Amino acid sequence: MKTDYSIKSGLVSWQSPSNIALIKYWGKKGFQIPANASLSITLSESVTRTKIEYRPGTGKMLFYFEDKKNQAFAGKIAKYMEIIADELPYVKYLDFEIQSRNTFPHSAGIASSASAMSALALCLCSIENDISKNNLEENKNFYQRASHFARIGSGSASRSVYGKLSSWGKSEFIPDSSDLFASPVQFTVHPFFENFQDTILIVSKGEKKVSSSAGHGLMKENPFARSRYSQASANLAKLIHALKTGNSEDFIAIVENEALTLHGMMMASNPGYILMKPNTVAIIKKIQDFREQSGVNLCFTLDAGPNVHVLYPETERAGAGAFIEQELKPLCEAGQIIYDKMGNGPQRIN
Ligand code: 2P0
Repeated sequence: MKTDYSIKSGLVSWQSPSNIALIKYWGKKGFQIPANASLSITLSESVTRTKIEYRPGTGKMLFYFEDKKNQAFAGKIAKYMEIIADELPYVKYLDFEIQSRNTFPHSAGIASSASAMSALALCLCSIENDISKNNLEENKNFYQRASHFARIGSGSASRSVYGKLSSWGKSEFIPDSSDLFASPVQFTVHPFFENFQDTILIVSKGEKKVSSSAGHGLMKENPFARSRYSQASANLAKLIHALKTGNSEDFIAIVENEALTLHGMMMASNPGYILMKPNTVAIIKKIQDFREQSGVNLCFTLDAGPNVHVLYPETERAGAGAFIEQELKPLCEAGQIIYDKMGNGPQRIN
């Protein structure tokens, strides 16, 4: 489609959530193409709000994070704009003032690239819609295009443009799946997973020693990479079955296996590295022991960092909540916990 722009001024604003992967994306082939398909829960409370004011110009950009000018982020976004300029040529003919803020505590050690890059991509697609004379159709095409641009900014961000559960990456188990954009899960998910809870335990707020991009890169030489990618595919098939049938035992086994394998891959990289902290391991042990003793259906997953996501259905809230407050909170940095849950996806806010 040849896009015909009428360059004018305007303002767009989106809020977009973070997500937590159940089947992990860890390793790329080529530029922002995942080595295996991943599947995640979109969160509700941990969101980025981004507002872009634009006017005719030459691609200049001002970037404010939480009301402060941020040169480092501005530089990263300028590079990103250069990459996408072939597909979104209007970025060369506008000047931008971008304001972004997160609802989750600043530097809580929560990965924010998924919410930040998806919010930015949604804003850019809305600007495209607002200034183009041949408007993109709303709904599916719009979100697919936003997911595509989010992926270019950060792979995991591609999944954040949809609510509930979404997957990214070509898989024989997911019809119409693509490496280029994510899609919402199409099958009917068992009511057990409705309104699923994710309580995020902040074990350490510190900056990571190894970035996710570097971590993905180390998978290239990881001797276990090939087995890992087949394991991810097998786990995806099993997880889809568990999500359809409501088999919580299988769900727990797969989700914990994915989390531990992710960190196992980091340890088996060269150089190997450990992002878990002693309290990460202590919390994992407590969760597994408590589940065995109480029969409460809760499990853990991890992102590329030391913090622990505790997952459980809404029906287990009382039991899981009391356990978390009494046993796990004391192991968190400054007792910091974020009570999040499955959410409905991004929202345009102006
Ligand atoms: C995921 N993670 O599936 C995995 C699991 C962290 C652990 O995707 O280089 O920030 O920007 O594409 O998406 C974190 O890596 O990496 C990530 P880039 P991203 O959520």
